[in-house]
Amino acid sequence: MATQDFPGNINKKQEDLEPNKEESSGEFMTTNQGVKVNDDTNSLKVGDRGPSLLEDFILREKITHFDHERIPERVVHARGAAAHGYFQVYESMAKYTKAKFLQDPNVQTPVFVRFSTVAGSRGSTDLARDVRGFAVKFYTEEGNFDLVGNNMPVFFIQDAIKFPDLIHAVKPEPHNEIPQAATAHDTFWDFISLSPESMHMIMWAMSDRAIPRSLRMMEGFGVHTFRFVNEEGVSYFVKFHWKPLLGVHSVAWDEAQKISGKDPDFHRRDLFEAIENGHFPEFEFGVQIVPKDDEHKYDFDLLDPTKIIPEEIVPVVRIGKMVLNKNPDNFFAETEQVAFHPGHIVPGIDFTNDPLLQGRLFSYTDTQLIRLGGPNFHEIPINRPVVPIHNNQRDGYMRQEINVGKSSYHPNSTGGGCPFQAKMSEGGFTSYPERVDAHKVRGRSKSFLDFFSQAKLFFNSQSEYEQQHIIRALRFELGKVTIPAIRERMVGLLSHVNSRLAAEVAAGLGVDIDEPLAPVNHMFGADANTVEFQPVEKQAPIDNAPSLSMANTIKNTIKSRKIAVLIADGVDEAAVAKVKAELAQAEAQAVLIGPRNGSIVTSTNTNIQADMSLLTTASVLFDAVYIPGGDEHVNALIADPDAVHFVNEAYSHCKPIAANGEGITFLQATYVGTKLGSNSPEATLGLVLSENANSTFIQQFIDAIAQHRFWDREKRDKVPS
Ligand code: HDE
Repeated sequence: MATQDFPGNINKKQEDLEPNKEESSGEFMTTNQGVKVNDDTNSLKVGDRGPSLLEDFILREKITHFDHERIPERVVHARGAAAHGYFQVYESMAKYTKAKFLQDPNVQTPVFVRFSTVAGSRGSTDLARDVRGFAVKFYTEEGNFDLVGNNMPVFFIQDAIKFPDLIHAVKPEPHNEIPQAATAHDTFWDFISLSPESMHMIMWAMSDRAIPRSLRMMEGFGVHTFRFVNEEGVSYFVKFHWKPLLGVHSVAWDEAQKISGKDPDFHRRDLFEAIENGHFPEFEFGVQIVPKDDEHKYDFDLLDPTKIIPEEIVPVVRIGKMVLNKNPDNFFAETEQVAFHPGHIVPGIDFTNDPLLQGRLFSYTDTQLIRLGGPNFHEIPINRPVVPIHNNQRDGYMRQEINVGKSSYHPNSTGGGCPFQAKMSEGGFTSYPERVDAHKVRGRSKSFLDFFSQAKLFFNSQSEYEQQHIIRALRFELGKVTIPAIRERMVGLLSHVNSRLAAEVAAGLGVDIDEPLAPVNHMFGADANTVEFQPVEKQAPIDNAPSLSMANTIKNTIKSRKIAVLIADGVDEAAVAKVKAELAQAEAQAVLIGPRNGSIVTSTNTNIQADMSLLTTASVLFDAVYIPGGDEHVNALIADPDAVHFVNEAYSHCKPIAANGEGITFLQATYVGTKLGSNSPEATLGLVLSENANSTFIQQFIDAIAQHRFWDREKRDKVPS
């Protein structure tokens, strides 16, 4: 049965949430017992100036509820933002899986997606250098399926037992709780420098993938190898992917740090506004499928979560699309209380023995018990499936369900044997009967010992500017480390990835690399330093994987991009109006920024409204800048250091800048002016100049914005910003 169509934003999950919604408009205020309140601002006292009375049940109820408003934040992924939407498969995947939501292209399956950072607290900045969580709850007709992934396809460690150590190392240091939401400190790099298995993930985390432009512009990955199982019981290995239709884009690191001050809610706001404006984020669902018999075909272990299957070896097939088209109504009720779990699977999907995944299967229920306060968190509206629940689990804190009848056990005759168990043919979940025949060992497979070949592959596959960004990120991060031995160990590890990378990072740190340290491997228990458990040096089967470089992403749309238009009194209104309209046609948004809020008088003596003032915004919050013409307006901008800074900063972050008419005179008065006459091709990349704001000029500007950034400008000297 197909869920209801989306126009109107209603799907089965939305209908399910409806009875729990509360809307106060036109209603009297009541206590939690439903008693109408006649004074919510004064407590009950003995005389006007006397003490408050204990009998004031209205005061007590209000204060008590307030006192208990907070719940523990997530131990990781505390900061997040979420949205509702739906998923639809393109064509039946019956050949590979019997999962019902992957059969019928006419079925829309409701989803709730939460994006997050990992290390920071609930109130930390969105723009931390960090992995992003990408957790999708599918409310399928067979129960909930949670795909709890990240925006990077590999992980730091190979075994769940190390997770508490990794997280203790990355979180603020315990003696002073510094730094917040940052990896650039001693304990994180100490741990990493002693954990060579992290090197592939470190390449990703130091790349621009760790500072996305938008949650709508990043990939998602299931990370582990999972299983598909079809109706005949045949199993395939599968890796899950999300591909954003807007491409994969990032900001500059300097920009990220500034956004963290100017608008720490940048990503959250971007997601919320995009959905409110009808620019629904869209992600295609991709799978890499490996037949069961090919398990040992590759030079890496499919169970090792520090490895990808390069897309160049097993292509990603796009099998469906997810559209996020509704913001939550209430952050706490939905985004905060949603409880994901990689163990929430449906028939047709199953686990593998990836030791990281196996540990996760324990952790997620356990963490909800403390975070949400008891075993009935599945009854919280956002968590409950759209299909009914029938079992003999009973009671516990905050139980909502009123189970009727006297039998709460199985087998029973008092309840007619109900609820019945379902055979596999009736949709009963049946674990894939994998044969496992081995000794119990506390150890790790030797097939997990290659730590460097895919780190190399990642670094080698990056464009020149991406490699430079990784080098600079490592210089920044390790430059904040205060213990020299940690920096030296890291340079030692980097030298196993790429000698130029190691040399350039070392040069930035003042580390002498004549004798880089051999990798120290403290990760394999008592056996760690035996010859057998030393890292294995291998060559990846391919030297370069273009799919790993963001330089090769989609660059054909400016949908939902934000363009700053600098205006002052005397601005050319016609130019502003034309550029604004044509950008809107291309589904981008022009924001008028004035020296002050309110009316700006144009060159033709009309009034236009500034959306923001230079005081309340900054170039780092925009994708591009446009400076229209107008004599008086340009003189005012030239005299305004904030306007000059705005443009210099946008240039420094390699953003497109367009100017026409006298707007060009303004550019000449900024630092960018020193580049205009330059005969270096890189220096003028992304600058779009024209006498008139005609359609050709605007189209050139649109094309430049679609390119996202002109990173090659960084090859030239940098503009101060
Ligand atoms: Fe998680 N992780 N994780 N993780 N994880 C949590 O569960 C854990 C890992 C991921 O938006 C926690 O409900 C262990 C990999 C996301 O609510 C906790 C290990 C991947 C989210 C937990 C990992 C993830 C979490 C904290 C190593 C990508 C946020 C709060 C074995 C594939 C979900 C919670 C949301 C959250 C444990 C590693 C993704 C403590 C033990 C690998 C997206 O249960």
